[in-house]
Amino acid sequence: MSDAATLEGHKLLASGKVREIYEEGDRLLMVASDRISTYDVIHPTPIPGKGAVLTGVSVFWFERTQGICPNHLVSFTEVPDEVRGRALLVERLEMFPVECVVRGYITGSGWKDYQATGAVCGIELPPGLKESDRLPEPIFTPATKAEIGDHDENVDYDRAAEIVGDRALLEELRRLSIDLYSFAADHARERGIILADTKFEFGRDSAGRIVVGDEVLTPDSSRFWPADGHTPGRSQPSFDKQYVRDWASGSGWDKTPPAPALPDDVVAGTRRRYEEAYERITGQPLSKWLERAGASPA
Ligand code: Q0Q
Repeated sequence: MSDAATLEGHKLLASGKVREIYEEGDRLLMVASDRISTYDVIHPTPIPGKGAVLTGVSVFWFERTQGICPNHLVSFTEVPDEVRGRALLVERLEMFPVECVVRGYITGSGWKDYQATGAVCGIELPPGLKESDRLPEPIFTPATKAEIGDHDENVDYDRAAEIVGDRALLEELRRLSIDLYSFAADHARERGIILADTKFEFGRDSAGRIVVGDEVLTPDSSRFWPADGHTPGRSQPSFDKQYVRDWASGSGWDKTPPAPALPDDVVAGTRRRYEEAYERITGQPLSKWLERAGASPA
C-alpha cells in the first residue's frame, strides 16, 4: 500500500494531516504516515521512517507511564503487515473535547498570548519573560479541538471546564497532563533534550476510566529542543523539522499550499533527524523498535 490515506478493507474513522484512524472491530487502528507538514502545509514528498519513529516514541512513553495514567494501547503487533511499525491497535474511547496542553517553556501560541496579555489561558506569568524562557513551573493551557486545517484555540480554565462539562474532571485531566509532562521532561533533560511543551488527548474507556489516547510525547505532538543550544530571546530550532523549515524558507516558498516537493538531500537529512530523535529520546536504535514491531528494517 502507498502512503495514501486508505488501508485496504478498513473503514476510515478520521484523517489528520499526517495520520489516519480506522475502525478495527470494537477497537481502532491508528496509523502514522510518512507525510511531513511544515507551517501546517503537507509536503508531497514523504519522509521514509517518520511514521515508525512517531509510533515507536509513543509506545516508548505508553510503556513507561502506565503508573501515571492508563493508556489506550492494545497492541503494536496485531496490525496489518503493510503498516507494521507505524500502526497501533488501540481501545476505542469516548474522547473529551479538549486538547490538554502542558507548557514548561514559553513559545508558539503561548508566547503570542503572553506578549499580548501577560498571561496564557488566563494564567498570569511573571513579567519580563523572553521567548523560549523556561517557566517557573509547567502550566496546563487547554485548547479547543480545531477542525482540520484550523489552529486549536487556547481557552482559559473556566471555559475548558464548560467545554468538558465537569470541573472535577478537568482538574483530573490537568493533574494527569502535568504529571505525564513532568515525567517525560525529566527523562528528556537527562538526555540533553528540552521538552518545551506537549499536547495530550484523553477519553473514557468502557469501564469509565480516564485513559490517555492519541499519540503521546512525540515530535509531532510536542516541541523538543536540543538543550545545548537553548537560547532564550528567540524561537528555538525544532529537533526534527528544522532541516525542512530551513530549506523551505530558503526555497522562496511563501508557506501557503501547495508545499514544494523536498529534494533528496533534505529527505535524507530529515530522515536522519527523525532517527536521531528516536535514539536520543529512547536510548535505543530505531532498528530495535522495527524488530519489536515485526516490521522490515527501514
Ligand atoms: C480518536 N483521534 C485523533 C486522530 C486523525 C488521530 C479519534 N482511542 C481513541 C482515539 C484515539 N487515539 C480516538 N477516538 C476514540 N478512541 C483520536 C484526533 C485524528 C488521525 C489520528 N480521532
